[in-house]
Amino acid sequence: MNWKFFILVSIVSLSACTIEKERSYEKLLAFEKGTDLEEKVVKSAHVVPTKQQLDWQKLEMTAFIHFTVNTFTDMEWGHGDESPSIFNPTELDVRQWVKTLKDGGMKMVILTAKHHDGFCLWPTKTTKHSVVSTLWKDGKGDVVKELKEACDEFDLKFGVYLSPWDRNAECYGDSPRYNDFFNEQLTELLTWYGKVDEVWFDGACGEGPNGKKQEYDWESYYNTIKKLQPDAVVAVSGEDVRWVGTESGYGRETEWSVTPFAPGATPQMQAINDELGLSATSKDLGSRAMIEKADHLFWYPAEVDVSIRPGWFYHKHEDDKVKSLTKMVDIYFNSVGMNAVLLLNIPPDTRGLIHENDVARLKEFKTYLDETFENNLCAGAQALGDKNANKAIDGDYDTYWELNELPASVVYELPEAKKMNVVMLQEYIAKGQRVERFKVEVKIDDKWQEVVTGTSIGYKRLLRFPSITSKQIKLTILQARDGAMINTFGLFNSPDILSDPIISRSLDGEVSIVAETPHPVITYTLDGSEPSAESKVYTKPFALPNGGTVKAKAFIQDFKKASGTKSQQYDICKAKWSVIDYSYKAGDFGAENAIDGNPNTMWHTPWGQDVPKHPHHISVDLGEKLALKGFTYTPRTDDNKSGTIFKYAFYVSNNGKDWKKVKTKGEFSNIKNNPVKQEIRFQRSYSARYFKFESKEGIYNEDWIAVGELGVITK
Ligand code: FUL
Repeated sequence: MNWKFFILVSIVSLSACTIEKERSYEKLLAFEKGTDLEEKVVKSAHVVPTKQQLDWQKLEMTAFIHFTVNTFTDMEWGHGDESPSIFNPTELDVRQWVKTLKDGGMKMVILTAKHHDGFCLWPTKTTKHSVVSTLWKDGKGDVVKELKEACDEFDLKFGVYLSPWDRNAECYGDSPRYNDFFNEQLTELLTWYGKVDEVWFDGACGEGPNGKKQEYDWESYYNTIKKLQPDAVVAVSGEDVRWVGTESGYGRETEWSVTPFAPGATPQMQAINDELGLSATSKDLGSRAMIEKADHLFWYPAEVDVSIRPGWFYHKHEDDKVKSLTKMVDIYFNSVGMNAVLLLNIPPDTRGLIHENDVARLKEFKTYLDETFENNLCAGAQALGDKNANKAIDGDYDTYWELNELPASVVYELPEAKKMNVVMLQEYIAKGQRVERFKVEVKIDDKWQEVVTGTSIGYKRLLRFPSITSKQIKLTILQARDGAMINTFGLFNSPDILSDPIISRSLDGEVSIVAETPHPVITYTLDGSEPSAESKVYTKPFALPNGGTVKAKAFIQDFKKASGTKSQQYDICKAKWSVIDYSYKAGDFGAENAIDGNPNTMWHTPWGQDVPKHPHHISVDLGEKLALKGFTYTPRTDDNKSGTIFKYAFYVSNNGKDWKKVKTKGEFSNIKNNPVKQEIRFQRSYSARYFKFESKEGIYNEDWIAVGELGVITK
């Protein structure tokens, strides 16, 4: 869409009309100058999605596939100089991916056709840096084609991720040339393979020291898509779907799809956002206070992208770090259940297969969701009072209970008292997102008891509460921006999840295992095998000073019900370690916090104006000579990510004075968006008693640093 033109036309047409109840504004509403807040709020209720946005929202769960040379180099961001010959999956089977994803409840698959390293998974004519130059299928393979065919076979939608930031393309930085190159790549992807349902433009861009600065011609990219795949939605640095603002899997409690946050990455839209001080990560993107400041509102719904593992690409050392069922379910309730679409990444391994652990977890996840949602307890219920309220429990998406006088309540009477712990609410968003506050009560012993309250609803809102048994449930819509339209009210009883045990190790190497669920039996192994009823029963902490793999499982009901397996890898313990030197510290945030075994305490250098600048360093005596194969850096673990390090150097020594370089230009690739523990492995091992870690640059270009924890890899 040409936004400049569109905004102009909207202003002109709007100035000619007053608010009509049935009026709707598809994707964009431009306010007339001087519109007061009350009028703005009512109008905001009439901003509606395009058909594409609505169809996309209904998908609820979609899958991301991160696969490229990084899969083979064990990296998160490739440098662009990787030899294509390293891309050689031995058993690539896209049907296995798609079947796994379909069985896991996913409705679309989005493939990293090109990540930041520039390697293309299809035989593009734009560069040789592609599958054509690999040994895989003698250079005749095409991952995009194979995947699209499998999606068609299994009836899944298909999307492409094409990274604008390209560390390989020779023309990158020569703006007009690269824009043509990029449009050509897009054209190939959007014309060679049939229907494409989502195009994903990553906002990440680590342009840097090589001086290549590219000015992206976003408008031309959008036009290419509109011309070739008009039904596709364009996400993140696109105009249809908004990045929720974190890669943690958790959306906002109050998530407005109607927002002053301007879509897309064009300079015009950026200017609107700059003026309002908004970014994708802003906490508030839709309150009345925000609407008051805005000249425009957009339908720009949120997508929650998160990986099933800590990283986006496959890393063998993360095989036992696949998110637990508890975590996955939590993510579901905090994404799909918070008015967003979940985009779950499941990265294939070096064989070209989705790893067994991920397959098993996805299966469990889907079974859990089915068990929760297959039985809506409202089936057969009756609305007492306003019979129109039955439209919210009739199972028909397109009928809704319309409420114009607020607050308004309805009591649903179930055929019999039922045990419940989940409530589902949906607004009929084809006509806008409106509800600002609601509550749900249940009748217990003739008294109404509140079980949940909430703010926005949108396409779907799911809330959990402690199990309760009741026959009468009262829904009250307390406040909305105009008449509310509730098309679904659901009640469910989700099964308990037996939480995975929690394994921890003290500074001197003692391992403890606890369970969140009361009174389970916990068994564990130290040889990498799966714990079972026959394995050693955990009774008290045990010593593991030299590290190893602890696998534990909780059981209840005489071993009939088991938790997932929790696996924790430990390296050498830090009992003998000491800090021999460091640059600066702020207050109590001493350097010793970086090696105290507790990532929640941190070393922080002084922050603010005129403080010591990079490089900052810490030198550590390991107390003994070790064969160092790598190191780990855990950023600070609180919500604030200030001080997180992006670029670093690492040295080793045997006397604590003469330092040997191991890495001088290290980079924690995607740490800004995904601030998880970083595991860096060296090309070879170094025998050393001391290490020195040095910061070079932070993610926010600040002068100071924060370190949650540092560790070494000797295994
Ligand atoms: C980020 C990228 O830098 C990551 O590598 C990953 O692709 C994620 C989905 O988006 O911005």
